[in-house]
Amino acid sequence: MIVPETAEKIKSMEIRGAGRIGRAVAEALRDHALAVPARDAGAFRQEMERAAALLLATRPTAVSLPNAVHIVMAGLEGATTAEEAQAGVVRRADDFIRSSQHAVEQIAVFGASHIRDGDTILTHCNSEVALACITEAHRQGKEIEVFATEVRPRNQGLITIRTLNDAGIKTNFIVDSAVRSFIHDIDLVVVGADAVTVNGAVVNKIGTAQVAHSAKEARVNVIVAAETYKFAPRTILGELIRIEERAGSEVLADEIARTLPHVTVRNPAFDVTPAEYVDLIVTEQGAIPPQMAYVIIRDYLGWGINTFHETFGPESPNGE
Ligand code: RI2
Repeated sequence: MIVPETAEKIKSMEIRGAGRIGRAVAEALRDHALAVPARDAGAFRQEMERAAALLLATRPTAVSLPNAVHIVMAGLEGATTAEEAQAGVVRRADDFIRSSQHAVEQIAVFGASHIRDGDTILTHCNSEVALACITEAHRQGKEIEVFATEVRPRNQGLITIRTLNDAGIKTNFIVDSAVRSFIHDIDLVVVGADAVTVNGAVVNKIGTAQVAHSAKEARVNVIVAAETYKFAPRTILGELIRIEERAGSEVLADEIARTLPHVTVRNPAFDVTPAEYVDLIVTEQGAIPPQMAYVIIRDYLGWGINTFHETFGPESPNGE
């Protein structure tokens, strides 16, 4: 049951945030591997592939999801018995979960080194890893202040301000459309990412592109905190990241929408910030300018230009 339950929680956003989604998927695949009656390696693989497909179909944008699935499912490679396949999946899943948690801690330290004593930081949405950078800077004794956006329509900003408040960090809570009004009070923007493309574009919560645009205009630096498993290998082939569009009812209640037959509510969950609006991407391997995204995909995710054609041939994005 764990796989359908996890899939449902990811769809409904009870489990959300790109990193947490990646870890939840690895955990679900691991628990599924342990629960599947292990007959022969072929049947075991089929069962695992069915589970992986269910998880992959939940949300289309965060690349941590297909990357985590890919990393865990590689545990099946070379297994000749179901027991070997099971052990491979469990090992890869545990490794992924551990290294993901370690990556967040490492990025916190790297990211905090870019935050100066006295800085006022703007963050958008609720990113575990962006917040880790901010709270680490505070822990190091830097005096900082934060502006956090509300994040319509799902109000993830509330989670952010609770974390900041609990850490004792002076925080201002603003509506999304107030960013440009406050941008001259800001020294640094720190946000997370759902996906980073090979050309360094950052896909993150809707509104991030507007934040970055305002920052660029005001000459405020933008830092993106992103683990290497948020880089999107398939963009090497020029494929685009699919932007999830969620139900209009998240924006406008159905009973109101029903009275407005000429109105369509649009609710894209993410937008794309071009590389030129991003100053630095902080990964657990170090900080890079966005233009170096290919190096992460090649050297740390192990995907070269040829790997795709050898493994899959040209397919659509995110394994769909
Ligand atoms: P971490 C979230 O997406 C936000 O866009 C956030 O910036 C990004 O994932 C990265 O989050 P959603 O799941 O992995 O709220 O840094 O739609 O926590």
